[in-house]
Amino acid sequence: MAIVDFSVSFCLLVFLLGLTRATDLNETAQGACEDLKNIRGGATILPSTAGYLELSTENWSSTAWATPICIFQPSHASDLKQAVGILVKSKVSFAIRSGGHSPSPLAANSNDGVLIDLSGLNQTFYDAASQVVTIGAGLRWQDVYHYLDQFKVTVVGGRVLDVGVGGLLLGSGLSYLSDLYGMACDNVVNYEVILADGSIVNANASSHTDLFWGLKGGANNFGIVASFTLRTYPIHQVWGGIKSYSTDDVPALLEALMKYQSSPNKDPYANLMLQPFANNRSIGAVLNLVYLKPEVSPAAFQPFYSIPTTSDSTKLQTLTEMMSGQMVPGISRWDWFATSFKPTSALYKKIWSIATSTPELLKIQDIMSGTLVLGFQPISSSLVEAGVARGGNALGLSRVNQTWLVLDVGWSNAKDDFSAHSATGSILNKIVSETKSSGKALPYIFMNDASWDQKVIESYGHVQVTKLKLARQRYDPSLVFTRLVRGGFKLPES
Ligand SMILES: Cc1cc2nc3c(=O)[nH]c(=O)nc-3n(C[C@H](O)[C@H](O)[C@H](O)COP(=O)(O)OP(=O)(O)OC[C@H]3O[C@@H](n4cnc5c(N)ncnc54)[C@H](O)[C@@H]3O)c2cc1C
Ligand SMILES: *[C@@H]1O[C@H](CO)[C@@H](O)[C@H](O)[C@H]1NC(C)=O
Ligand SMILES: *[C@@H]1O[C@H](CO)[C@@H](O)[C@H](O)[C@H]1NC(C)=O
Ligand SMILES: *[C@@H]1O[C@H](CO)[C@@H](O)[C@H](O)[C@H]1NC(C)=O
Ligand SMILES: *[C@@H]1O[C@H](CO)[C@@H](O)[C@H](O)[C@H]1NC(C)=O
Ligand SMILES: *[C@@H]1O[C@H](CO)[C@@H](O)[C@H](O)[C@H]1NC(C)=O
Ligand SMILES: CC(=O)N[C@H]1CO[C@H](CO)[C@@H](O)[C@@H]1O
Repeated sequence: MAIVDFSVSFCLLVFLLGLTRATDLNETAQGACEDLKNIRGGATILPSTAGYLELSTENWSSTAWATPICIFQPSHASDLKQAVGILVKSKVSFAIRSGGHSPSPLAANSNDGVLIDLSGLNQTFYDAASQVVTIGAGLRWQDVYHYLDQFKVTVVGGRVLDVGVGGLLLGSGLSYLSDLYGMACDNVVNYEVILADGSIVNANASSHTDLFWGLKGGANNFGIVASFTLRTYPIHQVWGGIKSYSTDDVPALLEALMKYQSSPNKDPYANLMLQPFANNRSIGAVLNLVYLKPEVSPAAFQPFYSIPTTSDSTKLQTLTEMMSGQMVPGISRWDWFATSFKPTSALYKKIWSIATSTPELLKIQDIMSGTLVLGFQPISSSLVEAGVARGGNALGLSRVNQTWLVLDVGWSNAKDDFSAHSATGSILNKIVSETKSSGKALPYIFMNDASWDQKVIESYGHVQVTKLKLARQRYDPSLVFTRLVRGGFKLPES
């Protein structure tokens, strides 16, 4: 993992190359913006137009703010088809944005090209007969859940309401329903995709099946998805909420987590995420838990019940209500790092000890608002099996019970971006050394929790990467979505 070998000379080189390219590109980009204005259904927003500032800084983390030459907003897939034609022909780089919740700089924004903002692709259509819903790629999960609530069904989607559907589904997507039904992408039955040649295709189990498989984890490497059709499930009333704990109880919580995960028949209706804050005792540890049936204090969470809480919002409510109660700290800049492993009590102890005693934590504390949060996400082998049962995905997951750990780092000022990134990357490396030396490491890196320099797609494994490359050769032989769309997690070129 190349998290810490971020060499200064390499950055400088990339920066200089970027400068020389930007001056040429930017005239062409302005020309392309003029052409985009002629697309009837779409809107083209220039730096001088109202709304530009709001859109170029529209995001969850200000690490993702940028200054695109223009912003194009399609209203229909046909507008996108024309836009892709113009951008590819003029070789203008572009970025694709759904909900703008990736904190990776330029994953969904651009400084020398065009930003395609999908927020106008906002249709919703529930087909009760086939129990699927078709959703536009610019929606947020809150739009989808609120729409589906009237039918008392839901989808395998994001756990936080303002996240976009596009990035989450193309990065696979971890949901409160995942132990039952697999990753969010495992529940996509159709992708409507604009390819590099400007054609619009359906990728599903009977048409363009290699593309269908590749989009389940393949991010923005194949095309722009205009809409997704997802399976729905009749889950509505649940029991859940947030329990908070003192930092002193983190060791007990990690013991409880281990018991919860290793109970002989882990109940797939029970789902949780445990987030201890490494350096904020006033927050302590946060446990999001949900039982996907209207049953108060189910047995599955038994190991946690004896640990004293500092606050507790668990109650019977709808799943959407439960998710609307998620708290996110108000910090302006974020980065995060992912790893996965087979859990043991000893490893959990070790990880907490690394996170709280390593010298890098002091570096994070020295940064304004510097905050390190660990996220322990238990993943049952049933999640992996549910994915296989639905046709499989590109992720290369091991069929074992596992934990996906995310290290979230938040801070305030742009001048600290490098320090926050490198300190957290270094903590992750120490944790990975520990999981490796204890023989419990797993190769998988969860894209939606990964930092921009983690080798996410490589982590799926050689066989998967080879298959993804074959699909790319077929659908994007000139590598438009690898090269012209620079942002996001890339399928390696060779
Ligand atoms: C508060 C918060 C909570 C989160 N909770 C979860 C969670 O519960 N589960 C989970 O799995 N992840 C979660 N995430 C991570 C989230 O899934 C990723 O950050 C994801 O990239 C966000 O999607 P987006 O559409 O909002 O992002 P964007 O920044 O708009 O897009 C992310 C990437 O996807 C590409 N992309 C987006 N839409 C398309 C499209 N239609 N076609 C082609 N490429 C596209 C973009 O080019 C970009 O590279 C969370 C993130 C945050 C900030
Ligand atoms: C074009 O690029 C130059 C040099 O990078 C920059 O100064 C200028 O602001 C850019 N123009 C626009 C419209 O972004
Ligand atoms: C969908 O987006 C369009 C264009 O931004 C907007 O006019 C419309 O109100 C939106 N529809 C819904 C249901 O949000
Ligand atoms: C799959 O794609 C084909 C070809 O476009 C289409 O006719 C069919 O309806 C699609 N299936 C689903 C489930 O969307
Ligand atoms: C995962 O744990 C469950 C019990 O919670 C067990 O039934 C299952 O066999 C385990 N999976 C594997 C692959 O060991
Ligand atoms: C801890 O979090 C609280 C609530 O977000 C915040 O007000 C406080 O400043 C944080 N403390 C530190 C030391 O970062
Ligand atoms: C639309 C949106 O979410 N915009 C937000 C972008 O970030 C700034 C700063 O955090 C917020 O003020 C905006 O609301």
